[in-house]
Amino acid sequence: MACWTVTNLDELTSWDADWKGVRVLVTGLGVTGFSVADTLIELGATVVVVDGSMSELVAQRADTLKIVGAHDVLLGSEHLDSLPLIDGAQPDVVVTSPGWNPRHPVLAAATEAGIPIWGDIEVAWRVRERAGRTPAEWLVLTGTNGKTTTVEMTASILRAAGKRAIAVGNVGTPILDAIRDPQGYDVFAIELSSFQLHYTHTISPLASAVLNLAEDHVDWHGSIEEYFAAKAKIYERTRAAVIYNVEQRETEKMVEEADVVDGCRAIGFTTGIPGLSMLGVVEGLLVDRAFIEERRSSAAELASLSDLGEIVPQHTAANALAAAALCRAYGVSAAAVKQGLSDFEPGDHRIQVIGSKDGVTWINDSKATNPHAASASLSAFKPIVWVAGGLPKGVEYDELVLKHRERLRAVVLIGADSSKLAESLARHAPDVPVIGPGVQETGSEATEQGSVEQRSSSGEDVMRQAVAAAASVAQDGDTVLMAPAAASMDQFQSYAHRGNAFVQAVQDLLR
Ligand code: UMA
Repeated sequence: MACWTVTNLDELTSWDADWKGVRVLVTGLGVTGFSVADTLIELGATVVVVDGSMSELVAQRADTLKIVGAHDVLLGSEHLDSLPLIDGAQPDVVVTSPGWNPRHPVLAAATEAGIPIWGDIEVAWRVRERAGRTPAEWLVLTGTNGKTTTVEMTASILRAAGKRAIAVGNVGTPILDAIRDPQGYDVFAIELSSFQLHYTHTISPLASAVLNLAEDHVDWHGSIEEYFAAKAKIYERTRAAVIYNVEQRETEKMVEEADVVDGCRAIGFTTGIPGLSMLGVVEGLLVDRAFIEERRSSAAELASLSDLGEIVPQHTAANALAAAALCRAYGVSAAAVKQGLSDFEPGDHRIQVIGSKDGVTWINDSKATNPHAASASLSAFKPIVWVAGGLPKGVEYDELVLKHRERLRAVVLIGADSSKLAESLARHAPDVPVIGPGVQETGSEATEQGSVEQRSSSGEDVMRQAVAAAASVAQDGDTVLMAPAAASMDQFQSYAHRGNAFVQAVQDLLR
């Protein structure tokens, strides 16, 4: 059997390259792993897949892959301690799912053995060119919060411009599924998570953007520095425009340090008045001083803030500007930006107004899975009964509590162990009552104990109790905001499950 070397892997830069016999270990059989394995099997690689789960869904995916020609599929935790071999030899390359962190024993063993580790985005870049087809352009975006909304806005603008476009990547649709679409696409709006960026090495997008940066995923990356370093990779090798957030100097610094293709321009976006080579806001209008000839002396109107909806929080305007910048870099007209932003409907679980009763407005922001996202939605309301807590992912809450304590009528804690948040509240907002499902209103005493007791119950029960607790303290004019500043997986299957449970409990209350 041929023994592949790194040089051989360097030649794998198109769909039509010789993938036959390349030994690939695919780690993870979620949506990413399935799309990777399925693609590489089609290309003739020798594919072995490993996943620690033996769930029915994973088993079904395994069966499908075996039918289409997987060399082997290894399910169960016994396969996770060391690097699986392929026909007695080490894999030539490992293609990992983003959820697997680099310290996972299988990935650590691959690194130790000098085997390259790619993600699905790397594979997608390498197979995007194919004889007889024009490859789709890549517009890529990352950030801590608002990525999904922004790539969806980007895709909406691109479609308004008459392009065949789709939002892919971390947003949920694996990019390899889009690459294999028989009709093909003109352009992709690609959401990249820090996990995906960590495993990406050679992509060279047309335009790239970092929306914002805040502490998140410290447990996966090992430190905040590593998290930011992964994010910064998005700008490398960009060809036309590297887009940064003027209000966040870190993003501009990343642009300055990036190794880009000659001729690539740095473009800022700001919710204030734009300088030269920026997009920004002037008197309620989104304007462009970057992609027009006369940018030194004037600005082009793209859209008005009212095109974005009735309530336009600052971060929504920032998202729209970043989306517009990506699309303008691709050559989209101002009219298409306006049309695409007007057509765009934000998804559920993002500052979703559920309804009002007795002067109390109920809002679901289950998508706020970290303090930065929660901060953005807390800023939009006052006074607030804040429903918060869950899996903290190693982040700190002190800054968040300090910033918003004046807005808080009360806090309802959910989460299997929200002691870190409870401690911050006790330290910095001792006068704000903290209550939780299954306990009476407790004021500051409970927070001093470190956590609020919770009955062990289903996600739906947790939310019913949380909603009842919030209703008991909310007053005329208040907003009850579920923006947990934490991940959901301790009590729910996902942020969507958490949001749905909240919406259902609120609708039952409002009925
Ligand atoms: N697995 C193991 N061992 C591990 C970790 C995972 O065996 O140590 C297995 C699991 O049993 C499972 C598979 O690996 O079968 C899951 O892989 P995965 O967690 O990478 O999930 P995918 O289904 O491939 O989904 C991923 C993204 N998930 C993560 O990054 C955690 C999805 O983003 C993304 O939509 C999808 O690829 C398509 O690109 C979700 C997410 O939470 C929404 N992203 C994070 C975020 O947005 O904050 C980064």
